[in-house]
Amino acid sequence: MGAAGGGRGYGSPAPQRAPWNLVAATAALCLLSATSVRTAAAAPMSREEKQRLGNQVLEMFDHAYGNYMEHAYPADELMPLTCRGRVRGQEPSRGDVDDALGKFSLTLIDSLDTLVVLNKTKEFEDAVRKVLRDVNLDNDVVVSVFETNIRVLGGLLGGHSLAIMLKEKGEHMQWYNDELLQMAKQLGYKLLPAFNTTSGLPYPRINLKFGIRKPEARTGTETDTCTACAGTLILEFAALSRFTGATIFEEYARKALDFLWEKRQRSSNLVGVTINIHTGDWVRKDSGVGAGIDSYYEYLLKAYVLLGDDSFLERFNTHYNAIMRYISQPPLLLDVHIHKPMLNARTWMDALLAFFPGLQVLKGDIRPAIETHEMLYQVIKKHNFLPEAFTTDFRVHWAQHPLRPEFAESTYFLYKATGDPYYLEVGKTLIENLNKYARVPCGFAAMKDVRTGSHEDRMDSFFLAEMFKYLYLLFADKEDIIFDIEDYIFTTEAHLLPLWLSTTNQSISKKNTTSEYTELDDSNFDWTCPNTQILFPHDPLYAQRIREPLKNVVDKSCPRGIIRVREESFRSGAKPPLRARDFMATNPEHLEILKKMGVSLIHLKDGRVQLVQHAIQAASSIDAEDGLRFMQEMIELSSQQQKEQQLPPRAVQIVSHPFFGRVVLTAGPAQFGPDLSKHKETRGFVASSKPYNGCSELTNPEAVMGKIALVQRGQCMFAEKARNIQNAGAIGGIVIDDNEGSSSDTAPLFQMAGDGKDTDDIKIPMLFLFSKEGSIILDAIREYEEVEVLLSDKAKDRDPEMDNEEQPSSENESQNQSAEQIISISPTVDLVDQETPEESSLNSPPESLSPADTEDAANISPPEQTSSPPANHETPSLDGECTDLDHQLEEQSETEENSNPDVSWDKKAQPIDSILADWNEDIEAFEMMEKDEL
Ligand code: DMJ
Repeated sequence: MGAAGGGRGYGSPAPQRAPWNLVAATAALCLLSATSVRTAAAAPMSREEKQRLGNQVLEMFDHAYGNYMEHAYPADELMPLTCRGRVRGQEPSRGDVDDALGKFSLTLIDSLDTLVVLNKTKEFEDAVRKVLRDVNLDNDVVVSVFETNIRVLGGLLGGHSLAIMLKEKGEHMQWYNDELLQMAKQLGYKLLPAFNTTSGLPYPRINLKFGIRKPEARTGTETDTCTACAGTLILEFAALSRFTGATIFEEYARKALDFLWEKRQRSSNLVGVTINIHTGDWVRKDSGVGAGIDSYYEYLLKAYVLLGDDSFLERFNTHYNAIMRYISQPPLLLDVHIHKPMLNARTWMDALLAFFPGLQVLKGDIRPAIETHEMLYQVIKKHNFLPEAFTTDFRVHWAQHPLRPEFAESTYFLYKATGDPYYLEVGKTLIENLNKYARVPCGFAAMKDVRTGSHEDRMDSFFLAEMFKYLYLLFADKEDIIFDIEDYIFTTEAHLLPLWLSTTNQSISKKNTTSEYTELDDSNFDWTCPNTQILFPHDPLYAQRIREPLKNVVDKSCPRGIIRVREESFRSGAKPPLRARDFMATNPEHLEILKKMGVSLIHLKDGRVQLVQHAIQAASSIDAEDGLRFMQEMIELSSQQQKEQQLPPRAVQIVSHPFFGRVVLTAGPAQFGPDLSKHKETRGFVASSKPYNGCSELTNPEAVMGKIALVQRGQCMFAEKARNIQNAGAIGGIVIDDNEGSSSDTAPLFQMAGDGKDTDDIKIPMLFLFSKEGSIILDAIREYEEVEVLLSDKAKDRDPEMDNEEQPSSENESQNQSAEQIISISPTVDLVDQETPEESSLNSPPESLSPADTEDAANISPPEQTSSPPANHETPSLDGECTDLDHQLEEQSETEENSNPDVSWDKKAQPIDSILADWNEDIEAFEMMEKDEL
């Protein structure tokens, strides 16, 4: 485990307790000095190549922004597959994700300052005029306070900051008279009613027109919010106060932060993921640096930089030390429980944590930043993008990727700090992958599944607000940007706020600085910036040496269960506790251990076995702890295995002009016909069958002969449709859902089941598309007549030739996947099927993933099924790289323990009633873990 961040000491004296106005400037200078350092670790990139890549970023931005303006504006976002705007209420609801959409031309506002960074001043001027002319902030729509703050308020303030900068330069925006700021102020006042709680924590949602309380508001009944939601306001709200002189905004944001700080778990100094806005109780007590918490930490450090208030730095450093002690397990960052921080809460990480290395650069802690970034890069190299969540052994947990910018952000900051051209190469890879896999004729489409390469009809506004800024800045030289970027700080949405705000209207910070922080010891103030001048000139290979051991961390990783197990058992030579993956319900020794742990087996009427733990029945507090961990493992195992047993989705890729393979649709597989993951993909032109439902002999065999036949779902079994089109000579089939408006964005995919008879006679591949995806093909036929598609398990290369050659990386990947299957863990879990005769459930969307059906119990399969030999967790992978995992864990834990002598983990001293007191909390936390939404 990493040591605490304090006193890492990368160089000369820190700007300790400097007056806050100086601190802001110093932070900027630190980054500035970093740019002058160049190491020789990787071959330098020529200026021409950097310029070429910068220009490529500009072209990509034009493609994304141009298509938004042409096809979507004034809607909030572009739907790049169907080339239209996403208007809330007109599309099927996607749940919380839609709370960012307030019918206020979100993407335009979020893009404002990107236009200036990319030197598109003319377009910026046009865009500002459009915002002033068209945007209405008074819509009867319920929006997320957090998203509206970071994207819209931040976007308006970023736009204002650069508008006044341009005006002062004397060439552009001469007509500008703080209109964006006035809009920002109007929006600020609209958000204030959300803070009307006794705690001062804001409600998570507000109605832009009716606020919170009015009956028409349709919100205001929520009790919980996420920590990041309540703790990511200070930059925008303070900037609004300081720009306008209206102190109320900064006051409210400070109050919310003060409350969160008060509520931190006092022994671990960590915060949970969600909190009750009325009582201040932690609702979810798991803690990490990703989803739900991320930007709370970011804003503490950046509030110190922008506002110069020492109390924010002190809080940040306190949390940071806790993160490095408990959550950081280099190169991993793993969630833990706030009150039991040595206990991992998950075995997977989410993509949002990719911002953290960037924050560590700002903090000055370069080594772990390099390590985590390198690990993330290895995951990206395997899957082309960072999946929304991935396990500690780097398998995909949630396969989506909505074009998030966090990794690009960290890449930029690491390049600034190290000057290592390696990070330019990383940026180049990101650009290539975006163009190769996400670019579609109408913009860039989010990845629905990084494994198949299929798309989702969304292009989030943060893609324009953040991704293009960080990528452009990565390759830009100082003279490529029309202002000095070092004079600004990036908000979490990459909006730019000027550092000079630190000296403007500072009355609020003076008024509210509590005496608690006025006499702090100097030791509370760590470095805020890496002293790269000292660090790198002496050791130009510094970053490379840190990265080197991690080069194969993904490819050569072995399956890992719970990373942290009770280490002292190993050290004392005691038998390691029973692991869920080893458990056999027929093994009497295991049953005895279960009993000791207070876990009982209940045989359900339907033949399943349910595990229930009562800590009070455990033989000792240690056994109760083991039981707790065992239950957690069992729940995670069930969830993981459910996923592994499901057939992965398939892809329908449109390969003919003008798509050239760029549009990839998520498709459901069939339980009959050839398995596309084993057989070569099928490619052919599409033709509709007659009758369209394909339920009888086709009347147009000449039209479908040698083609891929389209049939509509319904009226007969899938297998019958397959036989009818096969008899007509079709080489494949696509069943399109008859339920109008259905989409894989909103409905879980399923696999088409057979008809209960032998289906070996079906020799053609069949895939299923929901109506929305199907209509993309039908529209294409209407427009281009000849439409050729590829049916496969994974999208193929997207060059105009669309040659059929498999990429070497795909081969490696399928080898890796088969390796994963061979070593997958064996206790069979219960899959409660609720299938209609013709379908069975495939992947559920993340929000519906739940670890177990019951609240405090894990269901497993009947004992006879679990008696199959359990997977040996020492089983070598196919390339022979995996060795004794427990031995490694033992070594690791000893190192951790030695480096943290003050970590108390002596559970023997903990009385059973104190364990019981925590018990319900643990169970709740486990239940919530996988319900997490990003
Ligand atoms: C952005 O809206 C912000 O960066 C936010 O803090 C969380 N992540 C999204 C993009 O992934």
